[in-house]
Amino acid sequence: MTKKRIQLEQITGRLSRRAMLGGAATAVVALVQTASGKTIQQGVSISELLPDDPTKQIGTLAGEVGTRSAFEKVVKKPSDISSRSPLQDFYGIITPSDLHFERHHAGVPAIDPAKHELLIHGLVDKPLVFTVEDLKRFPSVSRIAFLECSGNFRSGKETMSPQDICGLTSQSEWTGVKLSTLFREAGVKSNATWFLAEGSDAAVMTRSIPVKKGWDDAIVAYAQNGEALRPEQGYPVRLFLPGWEGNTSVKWLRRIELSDQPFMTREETSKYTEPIKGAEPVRRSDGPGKYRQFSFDIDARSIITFPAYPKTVEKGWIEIRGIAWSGRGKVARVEVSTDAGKSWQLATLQEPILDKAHTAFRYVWNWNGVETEILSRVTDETGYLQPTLNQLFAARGDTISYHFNPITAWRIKSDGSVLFKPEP
Ligand SMILES: Nc1nc2c(c(=O)[nH]1)N[C@H]1C(S)=C(S)[C@@H](COP(=O)(O)O)O[C@H]1N2
Ligand SMILES: [Mo]
Repeated sequence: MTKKRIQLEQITGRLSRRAMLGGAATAVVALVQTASGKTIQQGVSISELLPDDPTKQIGTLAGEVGTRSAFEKVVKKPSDISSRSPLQDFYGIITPSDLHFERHHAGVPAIDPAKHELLIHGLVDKPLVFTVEDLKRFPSVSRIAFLECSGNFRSGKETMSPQDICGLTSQSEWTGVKLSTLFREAGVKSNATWFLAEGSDAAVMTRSIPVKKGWDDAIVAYAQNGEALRPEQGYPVRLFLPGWEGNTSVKWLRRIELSDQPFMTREETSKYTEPIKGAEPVRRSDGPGKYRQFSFDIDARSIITFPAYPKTVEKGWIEIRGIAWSGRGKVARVEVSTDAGKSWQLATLQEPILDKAHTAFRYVWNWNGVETEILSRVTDETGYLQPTLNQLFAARGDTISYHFNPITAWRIKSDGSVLFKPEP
């Protein structure tokens, strides 16, 4: 085996698998040192290790699972409690499952699917316990929809990417059984107006959900993008509530209790409520003010993902790209401004335009090289128009809280650099 041949296997096979764990640059050093038992070269770029002509040697053989190219360093950014999807690196509208954002209140539990059960009880004719296999025997549904955390807005500095600003949204094709199917099976009583969804993680996440949502489009999901749910997304079963704040899509779902009133859990009283202006003080630390509770719908939002920090552009034709979505239905229209909001033009929506789903938009622009600001704003099919940051502050007081979906502006500097504009 030639040196080049060894190197090729390192690049296309084991290396790229390592790259997913540790990042491409470090992986090169680590593997080159160990794979053949001796050090070939350290700190070498992947490109230098590749054969000059890929048609002159047989490539790596087929494997058990595919890998991402070692050239594609595309990663979530983890903090202790969440990790954010790299929106600026995506194409189309489906989030690769390993790049779906994560938000865990007490980590990812390790659950044996053979032992996992879902109990439905309370105001029902007959309480039932389902195993995962039981759930899979019911007629299944699949739908493409986004999942967004209602705490999905960060601001503060110019050097923030779409991932930093609003990476707590992702989109998958979710597959499972309709909750309405299970409701019918258990015989939900007519006086049941709410249900509790409970997770089997150490947070024992619980939320009260109006029963109407359960009859309407709630899914007890066991699959995501063609495979079983990822542990991070709630393996083996999660609740999925299309268009509703991510917190209500309870992961590792183990219990549903029907009731005639909400349960007033921690996550719907002390958390996941928004201050209302006019009932000052609005900061929780200042004592009691007025808060909006059970704000389930995700308000329509859009963001330009290119050009956006940290990318740079050159004078001339630029295809402005982004995504828009609404928890209340389809995206009706996206407008783009290339003159700091003075005038707005219609962007082209990319099919498919799905209900409660990230929808891609594009707008072709000829940049004259003069410093400017670019923005996008969405209108959904209910007529709701994405607000400005100032409008949100006016309605909620000047603290950033849940359900913050402001129009996002990017400054294009004359040198082609692109910076987030944090101030209104
Ligand atoms: N059991 C349980 N369910 C949960 C959570 C949790 O911590 N535990 N986090 C919630 C929150 S706040 C959000 S935004 C979504 C995140 O889903 P994801 O991690 O699949 O992106 O799950 C929700 N469901
Ligand atoms: Mo969340």
